[in-house]
Parts: sequence; C-alpha cells; structure tokens
Amino acid sequence: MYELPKLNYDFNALEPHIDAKTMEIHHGKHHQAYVNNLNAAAKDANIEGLELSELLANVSKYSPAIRNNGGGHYNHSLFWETIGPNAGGLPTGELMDAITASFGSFDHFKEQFNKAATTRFGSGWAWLVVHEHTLVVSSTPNQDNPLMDLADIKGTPILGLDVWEHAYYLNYQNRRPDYIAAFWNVVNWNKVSELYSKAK
Ligand code: MN3
Repeated sequence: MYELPKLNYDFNALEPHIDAKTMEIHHGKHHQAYVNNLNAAAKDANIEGLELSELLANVSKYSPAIRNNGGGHYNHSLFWETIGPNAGGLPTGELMDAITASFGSFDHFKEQFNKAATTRFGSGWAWLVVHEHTLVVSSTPNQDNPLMDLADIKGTPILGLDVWEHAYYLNYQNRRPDYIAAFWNVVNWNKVSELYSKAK
C-alpha cells in the first residue's frame, strides 16, 4: 500500500505565499486521490508493494493510471518536503556551488526555472534535476517526472514546482507567474541540499 505522507507543518504555515485552503485541498484531496488510485491500479496490475522508484523507472510498461497516479504520488511527496515555513532565500555550500557551476549564477538558474514553469502549457511540473553529474532545469507534462523511463530529460529531481491550476487557482486565479514568484519564499534549501548530496 502506498500512503499519503504527513505534512511536517500546518496548512497555514506557508501563508501568505501559499494559502491554507489550497494546502488543505491539495494535500488532503488531490494527493490522497493519487494515492488511492495508485493503490487500485497497482492491485489490478499485480504490482502491489513495488518500490515507487522501481515503478517510475519502468513506467512505460504500465497503464496510464499507474503512470499518472504513480507520478502524482511521487511528485507531491517531493513537493511537500522541499517547501516549508521559515524558508526561501538562497542555497548554500555544495548546492550553491553546483548551481553556479551549471547555470552561471543563481539568478540565471532562477530565470530558467521560472521560464520552464511559466511556459509549461496546461498542467505539469518544473524541475531542478541532477542529470549526468550536472544540474539542469526541465519540465514535464501532467504527472510525469525525470525518474520516468519515458522522460525527455532523465535524472534525479531535487526540486519541483507544481503548476497545475489546483496548486494556485484559489489564491492566484490565472496569475501563474505570481504563484511562481511566491514559491521562492517557501523553498526549503536545506532539504534540497540533502537531496542533492544523495543524488550526485
Ligand atoms: Mn498538485
């Protein structure tokens, strides 16, 4: 059984950047639905208990329900971990060095990430990915991610931004760029650094 992870902070902890109602619905309804649907699809396919990483690495072999809900479960679990209260600012140490080496500067990285998030048509995600010993920005449609065997840019995602309308519409309506700008105030760089150290 796949399970909905608990949030390490309250629904209102990310205000004013991400509002409590959005967090409550996004975690309790949307993410829960991915988990429930993934469990049902995994049962049908007789792959209950398969490691999520294994499932994603071979996702092209499975049904659209497994692709969409397996991706949805993984992506949201990463998202909740890499945002938080008392966050934002700049990364430090090894991660900052790697960002500077890969993109020229933090601002240049941010520009590329913002562009990926803004220009993703319809629903999807923007990513910071450890890809062949370097860092790259990518974006994927729907609930796909860079761990999937069918992704254009494969690697280990260490930061992701959900740009589905359900992630921002209550507070920002059609203003996706405002939501993207606000996101930088809640990025938990300590967690992203930890994920970078494991992935590199
Ligand atoms: Mn979402």
